[in-house]
Amino acid sequence: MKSVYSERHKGHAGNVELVAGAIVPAFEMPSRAEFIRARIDEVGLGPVLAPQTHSLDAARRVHKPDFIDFLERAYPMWKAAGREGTAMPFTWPTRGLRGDRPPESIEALLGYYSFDAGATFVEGTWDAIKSSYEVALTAAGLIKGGEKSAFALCRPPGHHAGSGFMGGYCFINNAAVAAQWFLDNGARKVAILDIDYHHGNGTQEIFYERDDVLVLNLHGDPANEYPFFLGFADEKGAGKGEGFNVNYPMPAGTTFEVWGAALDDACAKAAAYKPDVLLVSLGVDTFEKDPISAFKLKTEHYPLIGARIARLGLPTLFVMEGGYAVAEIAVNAVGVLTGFEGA
Ligand code: FKS
Ligand code: ZN
Repeated sequence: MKSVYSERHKGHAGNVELVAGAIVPAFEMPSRAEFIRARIDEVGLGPVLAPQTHSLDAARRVHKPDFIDFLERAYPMWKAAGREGTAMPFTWPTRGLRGDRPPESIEALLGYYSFDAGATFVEGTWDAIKSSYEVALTAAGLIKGGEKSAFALCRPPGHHAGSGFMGGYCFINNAAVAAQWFLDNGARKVAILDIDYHHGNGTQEIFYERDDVLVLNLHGDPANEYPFFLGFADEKGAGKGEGFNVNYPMPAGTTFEVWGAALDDACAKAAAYKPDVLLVSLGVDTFEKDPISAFKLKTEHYPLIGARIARLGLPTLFVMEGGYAVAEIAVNAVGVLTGFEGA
């Protein structure tokens, strides 16, 4: 399997986040992608290509143009306001406040274009966002060019980013961009299987009223888990999209036995949909030792996941999302890919 990776993610570094009232280094850090990059060579998965340059047109197909413009302008504005370090949102236009038009100051814009404090900017963040986007599109191009599968080693991740907002380490929704790109380039139907521990609320929002993208999501029950405000089982899509969104919320402590049954059900639905392409939002924060998650999957399970997905026999694009037990995420993420290849 070919992978696509860019070093430009490394500029998105040194960010901080809020955990239980304390400011700590962000769990989403450069070494995550670097460990995975190294593991690809260790197991001989295949060549690692650099991304091609892409305009932002494909991003504007799933995101509001003013949101994309904001992502590019945010850190320059932060600096122009005399600030340094991590630019983090802290005021949101929730119910009862004016959220109907973009504000002016950078502090207000950060809140207007986000749903939490988890997507933060430093100097190199925009270049990393752009490179992650280009990694996804370049890998999508490999599939379009006839490859049976490809791995987009995206960083930062994307599945929490919606049409007009960032959050949860995510800025541009790489998987959603790639799905739309396939549809704009000859595909009739695309399925997205999101196996990250956290619900892909951005992907769900973007495609919620559409029947040309089936969105399947396995995740920690939002009743007790981030992102809390989306990802429940009764969210099934709306309008002509009704029936084309499927959520599998599972409780803390879920083991592979239970999780795998949900995966089988999701795979059966993907097969019945007969998509032209399958996208996998690949998070490995389902791992038992993940520092911010609560599922109980073990390293030996990840190749089984890849093999199960391979049985669908679909052109498959893997897009990297989360996973934080830093050393092990590489073994587990690449384990899914080798499992896919070996099946
Ligand atoms: C406060 C706790 C909030 C946010 C967890 C974000 C998870 C991100 C992810 C992604 F794939 F996007 F990276 N925790 N600091 O793993 O879903
Ligand atoms: Zn996650």
